[in-house]
Amino acid sequence: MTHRPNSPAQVISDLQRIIDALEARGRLVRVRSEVNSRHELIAIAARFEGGPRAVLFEKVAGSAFPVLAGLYWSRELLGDLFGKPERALPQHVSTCIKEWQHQPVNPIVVPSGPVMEVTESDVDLTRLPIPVHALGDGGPYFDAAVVIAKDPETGVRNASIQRFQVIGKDRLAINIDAGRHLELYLAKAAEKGVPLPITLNVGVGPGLHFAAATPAETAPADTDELGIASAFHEAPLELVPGTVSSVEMVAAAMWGLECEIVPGELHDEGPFAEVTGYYALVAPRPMVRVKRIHRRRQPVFHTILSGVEVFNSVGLLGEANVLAMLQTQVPGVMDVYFSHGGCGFYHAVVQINQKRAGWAKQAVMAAFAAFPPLKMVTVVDDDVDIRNPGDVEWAMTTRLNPKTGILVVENVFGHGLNPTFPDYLGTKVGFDCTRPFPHTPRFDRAKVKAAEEGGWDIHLPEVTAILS
Ligand SMILES: Cc1cc2nc3c(=O)[nH]c(=O)nc-3n(C[C@H](O)[C@H](O)[C@H](O)COP(=O)(O)O)c2cc1C
Ligand SMILES: [Mn+2]
Repeated sequence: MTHRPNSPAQVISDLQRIIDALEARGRLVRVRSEVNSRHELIAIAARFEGGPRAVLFEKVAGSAFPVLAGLYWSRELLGDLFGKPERALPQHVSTCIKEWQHQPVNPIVVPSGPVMEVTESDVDLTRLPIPVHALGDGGPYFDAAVVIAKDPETGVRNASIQRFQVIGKDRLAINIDAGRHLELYLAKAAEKGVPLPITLNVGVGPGLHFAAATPAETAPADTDELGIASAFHEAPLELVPGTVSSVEMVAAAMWGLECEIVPGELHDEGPFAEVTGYYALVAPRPMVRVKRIHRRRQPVFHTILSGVEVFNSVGLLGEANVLAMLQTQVPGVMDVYFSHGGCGFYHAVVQINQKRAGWAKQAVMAAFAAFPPLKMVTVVDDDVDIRNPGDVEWAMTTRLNPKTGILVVENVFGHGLNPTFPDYLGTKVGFDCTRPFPHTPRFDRAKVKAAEEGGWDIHLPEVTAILS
């Protein structure tokens, strides 16, 4: 492992360095006016959503701490942070994860770190600038914390991201989807009749978020997936010991919250405007007791908007892992894209250079197996731009044979937030939009000659309205 100062790998390991790097490259909008954390902060952030800059709110009413939004809403910005072109991101992510699979660099525990600069004398979550996002949300929410837990039996660490609703000065409610490793750990704690200690690490970089969002299919419960962050950082991830339990915190985090979940203790959680564009409904969900709060002297609170930011975090990870799995299982797979119209993780578009008839449908089945939240898989040939919805539709309308090319699977496990999957059960569909195999000229795409650069005298007139 190399240690180049200010290499992308080092910058992404520390949110403050990320903010400094963004600022130096004109990629940081500063909101200097005081904003209200209830609706107003998100309203302003949303105006910059998807653009090439992140937003730093310097003053949030009632709190001493600034808020950063937008770290994930542009793949161009994200690519810039990683020192890669945006289209190379899924391959980079998948390479780092493969590196971890072959040669994991486990985290190391160091005596102290920036997150331990201040330990609050009492626990009071109301001092944190936690925003209320959508108009119908049930309260302040954050979903940028990396949750670290330990298997109550084996001690193996897990990292994940969950949404948390603030329900009191020292109380949160957490949403744990079915099949998550945290659900498994909590069940094991319940069986033993003990609480499950966890730490919430707020204000970390993409290496940690990507490690935490690596799907269970790629990082099974018996692996310490925090090692994936080491692969992104090109250095062992540093943790500091917990002070109220044996669960560590990320040394370079802005905040470290030491918490516990007492099995069986529930509290109403919701509604919350989710990545799907629908509200997650209120239900009794596990309550989290916050025991101690540590932080940097001047921390920045990180928030993630429900939308393209999640498409580019969970979605990008899903994409990278489906690509890695398909490339080992299906000959000819070239690229995978999780479309934004598919909420970033319900629709995978797969590009294949088919070597034999029938492999496109194999790709559909392999993609569903690799990433259970997927509802739709569309497979296209190598002459189709998978990131261009118009091009994908062209393949669907001109190459799909609806009688033989559509694969429907009923009563299959999917994603509970998708309203067509009540109680996680629904119907999935795959579209084989590839040319019939073996290929015939009838399905060849027409091409025009590419114009050579320069040497042309071209006059470009201003367009003015004909009717005015
Ligand atoms: C911004 C963001 C919010 C998320 N919110 C939740 C959530 O509320 N509940 C949940 O179970 N998973 C949520 N996820 C997805 C999980 O973190 C992800 O699937 C992770 O791989 C689960 O970890 P595990 O495989 O160790 O269980 C979220 C992911 C991101 C990036
Ligand atoms: Mn896990």
